[in-house]
Amino acid sequence: MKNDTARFTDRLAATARDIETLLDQLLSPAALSSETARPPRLVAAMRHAALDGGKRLRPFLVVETAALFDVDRTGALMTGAALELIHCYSLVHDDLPAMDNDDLRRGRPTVHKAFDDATAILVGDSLLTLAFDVMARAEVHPDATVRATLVLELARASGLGGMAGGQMLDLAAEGRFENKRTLSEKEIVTLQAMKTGALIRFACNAGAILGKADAAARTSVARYGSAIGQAFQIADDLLDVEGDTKTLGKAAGKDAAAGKATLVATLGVDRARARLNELVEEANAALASFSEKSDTLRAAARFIAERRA
Ligand code: GRG
Repeated sequence: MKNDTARFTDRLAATARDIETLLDQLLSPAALSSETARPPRLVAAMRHAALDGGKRLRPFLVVETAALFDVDRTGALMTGAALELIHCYSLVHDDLPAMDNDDLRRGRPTVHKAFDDATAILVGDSLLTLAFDVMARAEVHPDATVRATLVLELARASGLGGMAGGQMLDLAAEGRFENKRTLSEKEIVTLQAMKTGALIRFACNAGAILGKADAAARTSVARYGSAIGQAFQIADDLLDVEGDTKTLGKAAGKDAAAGKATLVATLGVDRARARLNELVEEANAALASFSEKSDTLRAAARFIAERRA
């Protein structure tokens, strides 16, 4: 019998395959009803940004939390695809010269390198908009109230008070707009909860929304999402210090060179790793009421903490 880690790896790969197929369809060159035309260069650049790469961790979290509530897999995959479109947009804009100025993403040239800056900006705009187009579709859930809740929560997670707001705090912390200031541990936790945590928390909450879970189950899933969101960022910061560019598929060592506000910089590697382990415990404790039904999500928490890319 397969152990939890092998089962987790198989399920992550299966979701990644299904998401790839869905994204390939969603980014087809053919215009949809009420669209006028899809410019080939923009389609090609969006496909470069979204296809053939990435762990597809956020869609996986949607599918697995939805499975706790016996949600239909098709709707969970559509929700996950919408979320992945937002994630891909954020990477394209983050890599732009005006942001992190990166040449490499998922082992390939970044969109502005493979195309140009203006195209990369439009890729981000179009992926972001397409995400909400997808989330509003009937395939996501037959109940329009559920879809409206998902649209609302995704907007809150992605925008001003979520990911984009977190990116703003990150740029400010680098000293882009005023003098650089050392952030407190609490400020770093808030910044990261917005910049990276918000989409990961949304992924988990989306499963509970799709499943019309009761308040207690929603709280448990939200606690899990919050803990793994923090764990994901600490692991990412440790990889920036300890990983290598080839394995990561993006530049390593950039955060330290830019003097970025991270918990690894503030606490040091050993304390950051101890915090990471505590967060995995916290994530697993949050799932207690789901017993063995949540084994894959427990394995996911371990994977997030131990990942090498
Ligand atoms: C530009 C609005 C805007 C936001 C950017 C998420 C983000 C905010 C920037 C990405 C920069 C970055 C590398 C953050 C660290 C955490 C992170 C999102 C890593 C990449 O996510 P993975 O590891 O990537 O899930 P894959 O390629 O597997 O999808």
